[in-house]
Amino acid sequence: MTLDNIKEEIQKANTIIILTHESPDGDAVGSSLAMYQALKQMGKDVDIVMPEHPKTFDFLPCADEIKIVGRDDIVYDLAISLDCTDTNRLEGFDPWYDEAKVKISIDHHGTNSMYGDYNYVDPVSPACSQILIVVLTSMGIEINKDIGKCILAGIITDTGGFRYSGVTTETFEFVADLLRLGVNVSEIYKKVLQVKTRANFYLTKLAIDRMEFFEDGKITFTYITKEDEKNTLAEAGDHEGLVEIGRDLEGVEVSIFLRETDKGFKASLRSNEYVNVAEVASIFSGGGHVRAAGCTIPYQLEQAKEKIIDRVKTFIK
Ligand SMILES: [Mn+2]
Repeated sequence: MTLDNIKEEIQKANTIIILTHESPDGDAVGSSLAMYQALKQMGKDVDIVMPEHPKTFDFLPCADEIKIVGRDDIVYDLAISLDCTDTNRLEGFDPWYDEAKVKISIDHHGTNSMYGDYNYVDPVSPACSQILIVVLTSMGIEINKDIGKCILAGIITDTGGFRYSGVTTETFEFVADLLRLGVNVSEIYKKVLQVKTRANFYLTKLAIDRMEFFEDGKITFTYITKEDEKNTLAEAGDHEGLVEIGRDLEGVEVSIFLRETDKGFKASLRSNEYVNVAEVASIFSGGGHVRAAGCTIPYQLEQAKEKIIDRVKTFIK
């Protein structure tokens, strides 16, 4: 069984690198930090690396130990990739993954390409960090307050604060356990979800102003450019949540949000009831979940907009 293999490989390994997806969100950061602390508890020589992450999560235990590159003087015994569908999304970090002697992928995306030597993928789990409860417990790791906080940050991020349909009985049982341990759940909730940066506020204003409706209001579209992010002094993660503005409007089935990157536009897609946006994203070589997915469209704004809207239209009833 995969879980036994994972356990065995972690036990055997001495040097371990933890990797996650580009534009790391709360689940990416939370999962990585939870795994990092667990491996430290086991006495492993472990590095946690990721691209620039939102400062929002810097309050989490061990966040100051996150590195932006791995070591080049060693070949890691083991690479563990968390919350990441495929090696493309490891963007720039794939050399460390490819070189490692053994590779493990732990994820909750149904579109995971099974790129590890061992893949533990549970699409039913609302967050990758929630899967770690099972993985770490099976390894005999005690989920203490600090590890628990990181797992919770991942769950709160990916469930929109326990709002989405993906939450399970395990989600609430875990939160109950954390409360018993004395973790201030509402404080973490507030830090992760409620407090917005000033740049996020200004970007929200722009996104609302530019919002357009298509197909009788069943599709919303909006965007931000690199210039907007520069003008608002935006930092990593300040664009998070903008795609949800359209999704939460009455009558909307699909919300499309484009964000300019060096490769064109990154599309974030959200749906409410029936459109499988992971399927839409996969047409553009992206992926994700049924109700939340993303892809990159390597074109200028007008063309990218037309391409994605035309595709989404074909899914609208
Ligand atoms: Mn996730």
